[in-house]
Amino acid sequence: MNQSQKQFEFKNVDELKAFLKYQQRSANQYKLRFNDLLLEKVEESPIKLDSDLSLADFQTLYDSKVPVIIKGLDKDWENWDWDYLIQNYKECYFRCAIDDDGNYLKLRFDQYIHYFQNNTDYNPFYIFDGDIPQNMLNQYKIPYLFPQDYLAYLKQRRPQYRWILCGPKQSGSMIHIDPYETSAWNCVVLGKKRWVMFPPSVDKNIIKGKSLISKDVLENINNPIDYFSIIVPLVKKHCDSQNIKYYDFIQSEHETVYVPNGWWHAVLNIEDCVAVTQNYVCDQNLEKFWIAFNKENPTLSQQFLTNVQQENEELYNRILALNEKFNIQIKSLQQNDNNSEQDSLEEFQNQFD
Ligand SMILES: O=C(O)CCC(=O)C(=O)O
Ligand SMILES: [Fe+2]
Repeated sequence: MNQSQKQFEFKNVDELKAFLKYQQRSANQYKLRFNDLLLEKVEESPIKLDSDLSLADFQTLYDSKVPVIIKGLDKDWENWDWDYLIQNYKECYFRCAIDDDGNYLKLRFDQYIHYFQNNTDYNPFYIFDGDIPQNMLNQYKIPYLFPQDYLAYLKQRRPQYRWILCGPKQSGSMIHIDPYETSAWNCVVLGKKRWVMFPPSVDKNIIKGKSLISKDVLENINNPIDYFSIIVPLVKKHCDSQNIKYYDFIQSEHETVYVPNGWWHAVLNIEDCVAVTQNYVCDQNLEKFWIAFNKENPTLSQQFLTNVQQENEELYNRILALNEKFNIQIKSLQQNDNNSEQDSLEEFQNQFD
């Protein structure tokens, strides 16, 4: 959140829809498209590993390289069932939409569940909240495969980096890359998701369909069902013709998807779904992260470096070596121009939305 962003809490979903001027499209058409997607064979799965995978193997073979699915990383997490969640969080407000000005739009969880169970929307509201209630933070543990978290050096200036995701079937996330070359893990505790993942080398205009279909068709594609039904087959065809390896697969309950930095991904909840996701920087993506972070957010980068200098000499020296190698110029914090920290946070945050 920054100063210009506001949070609005709504009494019920009708108020939220009125605020957003939500226009329902022909729901039947989306039901049909969704059912067709459920019937599709999706067979391009990353390799599936058990949770006896060693950290050393994960780091050398997969981290920052290729997507993988790891089973059972949530085995000692407690109380991830619908009854418990509804009972315990019914009075909490969660962000389930964001408006054009970046304001967070929130519903009370009991209202949201009511909506969730009854909606026929073509693009249902999806809880995507980076402000996880304290009790819920205690309901999960960062899996042992992701021990490093260099962005923690930003302390209270750290932008949001972990989210609770809860949505009915048909909700989901449009195609995107996570910001600043951060990698992510995403663990489904309830339900199922379909994913597509394309490597960083695929051009944005292909991925987003701009070079594949006409502008007027594209204009209406603002939801995961359309993305999966209309654009994904074309992007896959493009990749096949170029021999580019991509992934299209189902993530089941208790499976964690590892998303390497720079990889494109879109997600469709094919069952009512709850997941936890966290983004991170570690040794494997440090170099790419540092280049991207400096380019796109110099103010926060300076703060990061100052904090690292005080707390981790070894990491600091590695970053200085990267500055030298890539000719990255660091302004001192005092030299700061008007580029306020708030702006930087907004910039970072917006890339997740
Ligand atoms: O499960 C999802 O909807 C995808 C979440 C995601 O991609 C993200 O948090 O960046
Ligand atoms: Fe993402």
